[in-house]
Amino acid sequence: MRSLLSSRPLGLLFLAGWLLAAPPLWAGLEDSATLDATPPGSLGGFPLTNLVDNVDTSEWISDLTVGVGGGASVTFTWASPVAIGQVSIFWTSPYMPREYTVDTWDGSQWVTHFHVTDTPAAAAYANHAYGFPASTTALRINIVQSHEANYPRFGEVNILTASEVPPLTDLMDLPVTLESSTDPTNFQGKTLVLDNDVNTDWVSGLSVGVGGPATFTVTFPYAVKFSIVRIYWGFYPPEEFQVETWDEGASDWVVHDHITTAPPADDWTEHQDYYYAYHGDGNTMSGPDFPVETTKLRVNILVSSPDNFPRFSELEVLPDPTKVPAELSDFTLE
Ligand SMILES: [Ca+2]
Ligand SMILES: [Ca+2]
Ligand SMILES: [Ca+2]
Repeated sequence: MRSLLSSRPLGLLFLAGWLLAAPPLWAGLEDSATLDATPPGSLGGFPLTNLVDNVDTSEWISDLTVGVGGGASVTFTWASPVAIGQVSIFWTSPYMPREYTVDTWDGSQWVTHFHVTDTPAAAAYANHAYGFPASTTALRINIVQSHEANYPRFGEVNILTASEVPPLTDLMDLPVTLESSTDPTNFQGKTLVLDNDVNTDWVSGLSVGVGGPATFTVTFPYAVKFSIVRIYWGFYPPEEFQVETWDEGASDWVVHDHITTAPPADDWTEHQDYYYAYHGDGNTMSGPDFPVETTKLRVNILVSSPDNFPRFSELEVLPDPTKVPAELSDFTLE
């Protein structure tokens, strides 16, 4: 099975795609916070202050009593309320946690804004933006389960204030929930469609077979309106797929676009071997425009590439057709 996946330059993709380019480190709200760990303490030489030294390779490692695969949390507390816009976490060891949440304190309890269970296989950084409350006095990064071969650990945290975060242009930046019909057997993780890297793909579970079907569903934290869906397919565009939204009243999926092997030229752009599909209101969709509001978007791959499994590399869901971001430009594919 693996040899099929590598029939194009994919062997390199698997290696290169994980090395995400991290942004520079900066001074932020983390610098005015008090840091605590639960349980308290840390491994000698890996103190909490390593999380805010603007050196991504210097790590905090939890107290080892939590055990390999165990959980621990780090809390940032402010003397006065702050407006958090974005939390960036730099996981700089190869031991990504298996499950973590990003929470804020509402005065009486922790509220979870992001719940991540689908981390990349190797070191990465994660931006968690939008969806935070107008003000809070504490933020918690809660590692529920660390890597099965290691302890809770990460390298750096930077926290932007809300005023520093640009307006929301891609609804995929909300704290969305991702589901695939081949969960939990995906060959590569679902969050890879959110990393703005066209070299990293979600790949379905392999049991569907080459050319097989799979669905990929996005659930938004509240009902949203969008005008454009842009899917980056990489080397392996499917033979047939549909872009669908969930109709709560009818309890059914609405098909907005049904694409087969020979798509209309307006819907596909080709750069060497690279394709993206663009589905927009008033464009050339085979079905109705996107609804006024919906909570779910589904990419329904009916027949994947004859050479590969259901997979794609990026998904963008754009609310404002006048503010379409530039297409992701790395079409060289490493
Ligand atoms: Ca910093
Ligand atoms: Ca550090
Ligand atoms: Ca990607």
